[in-house]
Amino acid sequence: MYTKLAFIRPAEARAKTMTQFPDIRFIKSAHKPRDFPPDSGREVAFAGRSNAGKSSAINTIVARRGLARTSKTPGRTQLINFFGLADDQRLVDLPGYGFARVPAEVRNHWRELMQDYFAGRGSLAGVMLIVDIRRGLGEFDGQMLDWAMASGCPVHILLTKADKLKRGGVAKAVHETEKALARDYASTAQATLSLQVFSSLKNTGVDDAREVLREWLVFGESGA
Ligand SMILES: Nc1nc2c(ncn2[C@@H]2O[C@H](COP(=O)(O)OP(=O)(O)O)[C@@H](O)[C@H]2O)c(=O)[nH]1
Ligand SMILES: [Mg+2]
Repeated sequence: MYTKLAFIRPAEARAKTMTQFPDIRFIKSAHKPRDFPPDSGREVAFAGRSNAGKSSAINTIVARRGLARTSKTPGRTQLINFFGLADDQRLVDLPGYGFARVPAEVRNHWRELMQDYFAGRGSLAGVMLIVDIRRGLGEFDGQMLDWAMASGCPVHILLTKADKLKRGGVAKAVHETEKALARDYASTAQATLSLQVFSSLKNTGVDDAREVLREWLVFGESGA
């Protein structure tokens, strides 16, 4: 009897990871606010610089390879992609930013689309900000933080690609990010700010990120 358990456990563990977000499906891509799906229930948006590792992080967190396309060519996505989960919950893949060769016209469209999204999206329960741990917070990340804070929305930062640094480098990056946040948001913060180390390649911090996601999707303040 007991020896059998040793064989059952790995399969159970595998099944558990595979059904993290079993019903996730692509809903639509939006180029304009009028294309957004109905603003009901709760949704969590993923934001980040182009090539930071956002699509990889989404795929890792929902345990679905290839759900959000990952690319070695940065700056491709200029659309907001909506994914549906059960019970009127959504994940939102926001277009990446900060890609140097993007024309001004595209950047302006991005800015307008983001402003509309943050200002008007009642169902937005939280923002996952994906930051390459080797680069740290950049100018556009600050802009995202400002918009999220202004709409009273909590932000959880994933310092991803942690596998690219040694332990000391990871600790230093965490410290510097915390220092920057304390400096820029200590007095203005209307909503909670948190951060963690992450790696899509090594699955570092995946359970913690899932915990935050679930909490927002289930208990988030926003929503109808
Ligand atoms: N080493 C490592 N590479 C990663 C990680 N996450 C993403 N990448 C790589 O970084 C590149 C950009 O990733 P992608 O998810 O498409 O970034 P996005 O533009 O922010 O959506 C791809 O080549 C990924 O394979 C990670 O945690 N570790
Ligand atoms: Mg992407």
